[in-house]
Amino acid sequence: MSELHDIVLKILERGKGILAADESTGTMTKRLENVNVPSTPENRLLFRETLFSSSGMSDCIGGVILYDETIKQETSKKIKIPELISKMGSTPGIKVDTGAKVLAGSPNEKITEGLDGLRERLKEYHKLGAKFTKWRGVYIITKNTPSRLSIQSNAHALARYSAIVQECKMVPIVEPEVLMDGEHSARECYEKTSEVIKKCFDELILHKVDLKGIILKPNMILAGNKSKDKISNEEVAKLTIKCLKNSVPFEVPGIAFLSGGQSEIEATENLNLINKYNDTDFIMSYSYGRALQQSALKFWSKNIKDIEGTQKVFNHRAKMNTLAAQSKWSKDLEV
Ligand code: 5MM
Repeated sequence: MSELHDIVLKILERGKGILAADESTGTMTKRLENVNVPSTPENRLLFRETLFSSSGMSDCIGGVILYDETIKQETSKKIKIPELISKMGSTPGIKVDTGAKVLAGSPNEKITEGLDGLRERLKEYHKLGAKFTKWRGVYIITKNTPSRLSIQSNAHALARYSAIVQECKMVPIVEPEVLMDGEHSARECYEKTSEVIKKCFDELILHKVDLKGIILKPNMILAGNKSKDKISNEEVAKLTIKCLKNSVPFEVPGIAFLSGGQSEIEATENLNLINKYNDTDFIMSYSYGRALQQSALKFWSKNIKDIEGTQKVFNHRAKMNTLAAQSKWSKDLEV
């Protein structure tokens, strides 16, 4: 299993993080239409290929999470996408869940599906070059949720997924995302996130998952986006560390946060502070989707032929986050 541990360390070496480019076609269509670009397979590939061939990939991005469509595509120069990512010095990975669906018994909550036929799909992805995978469980905070049913069933699915992924010699990213949507306070986010993560580890241990060969991808501890509770970035960082210290076993080598709807700068600043106060042995880095791609997508949508210009915008964001993962970022570097 040390092979898996080595993959984790390579992905997260020297402040490197993960680019979550695993938007399903539905989500990518929303993102592209938002900036008035038609969502065709060619356009989805063009944007992603532009990012994957940037210098920021070699310097800052240790792993890229792909979607099923992308891992099977070839670049304009006929290079297979996983091959391009490896050539750039990064590691190709793949999202293997098939999405969050209505949870029977609690229709306002979600359960992530995709276990049926997973082993067979994993074998195919492994042959295509994937070295790690991702599965996202989604939890909603309201007065009565996340329910015990949602916490337990998503933890069970995350653990079964992780065990099969390790059997297939890949590193599972375990992503339990407690959503930022809602009126809840940061304290409630802290309590619910702690409960969710603890349950995930109970199940991972039950399913004999090697904790040294996983990456945890959690949310930061934030107040809900409709909350009256306002907390400082310093408090976000301290609460996030406290939560992880109390709920993640020490064997876990790396934690890569999701951005979850934070602005690009906020996600970078919070990561920087988390690393400033990190008194654990966990590597604390990033696995951002929106917070790495937003500005690049906006620029690209207006300058589709300007590959270098788009890459410059992306490289800057990747560099800022890699500095933040080493607590070396400051606001004046953004200008
Ligand atoms: C990139 O977005 C991923 C989800 O896409 P679908 O909803 O289409 O499946 C998502 O899992 C992402 O990897 C994480 O939530 C992190 O992304 P953010 O934007 O929160 O950093």
